[in-house]
Amino acid sequence: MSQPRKVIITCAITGAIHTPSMSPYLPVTAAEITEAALGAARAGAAIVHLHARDPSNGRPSQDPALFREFLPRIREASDVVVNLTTGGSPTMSVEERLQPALQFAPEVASLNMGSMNFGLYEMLHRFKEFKHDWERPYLQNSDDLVFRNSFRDIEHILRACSANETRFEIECYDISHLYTAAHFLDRGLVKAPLLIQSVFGLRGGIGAHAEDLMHMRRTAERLFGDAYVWSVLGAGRNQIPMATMAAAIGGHVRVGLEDSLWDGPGRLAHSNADQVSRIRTVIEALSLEVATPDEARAMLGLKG
Ligand code: KMH
Ligand code: ZN
Repeated sequence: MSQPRKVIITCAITGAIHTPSMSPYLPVTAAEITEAALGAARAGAAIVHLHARDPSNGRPSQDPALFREFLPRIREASDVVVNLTTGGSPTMSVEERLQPALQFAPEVASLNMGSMNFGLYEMLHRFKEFKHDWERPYLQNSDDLVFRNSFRDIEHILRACSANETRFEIECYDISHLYTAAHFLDRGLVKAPLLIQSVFGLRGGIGAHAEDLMHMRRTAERLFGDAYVWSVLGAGRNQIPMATMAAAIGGHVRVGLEDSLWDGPGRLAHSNADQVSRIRTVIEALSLEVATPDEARAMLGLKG
């Protein structure tokens, strides 16, 4: 990995982990997701990572009809790179998760590199009142939940998306996931440059210490050399510290309300754009520049 002169900011707009009762600012409807994505792009995000939600109750959904409500609006109004989730929510089947990426052939889709526990204990206990019936059991049941991404599941997603020339945001929640990515690179099922998105600070994945970051980077360097582009996301309060450290040592960054609801201790972010602006300030303070969508396309070899 060479030191980037330009830093790609990905903004993950709404995700599937946070629930509407946790923040009034979490985008739920198509209009909210559209506005949040366009606001993030205006603030400096080159890539928006998108999930959909049922507008009646904010529940995560992979129904392509919901994606159809906002994708054309985003694509018409902005040249931002669209990245669609294939992770959906840990409660969904792989087939269900795959539908939006298959139907809309995005430039980028997320691809999760292993099965793991996905604990939401802190959120269940921090946020006590819930507006919708589904929220409490969703969080409670996470203690028993395995986010399934078997080798066969990963291969299935890769093969299904290959006809569309979609490339992948390879989500690595632990060191072992880098080895899984190397396995698929060896088999020719993913192509260089890999976009490795290292995820820190989720319960069930690697921690969010500077040593964890360095171990992830060292291992990625050894496995992929010049064949990868490295991006980092920190969950919750780890978001800006991890992104800052990553930017300082040559990485790209991901922010957004999918990964953290916060814009400082005890202060909810009012928008995705707020978090993009915050990390943009850090990047520029490091004398680095923010990449445009087209610069990101060139760095990542996207179909455009
Ligand atoms: N929720 C993030 C930690 C996906 O959409 O594929 C990882 C993610 C999963 O973005
Ligand atoms: Zn996601």
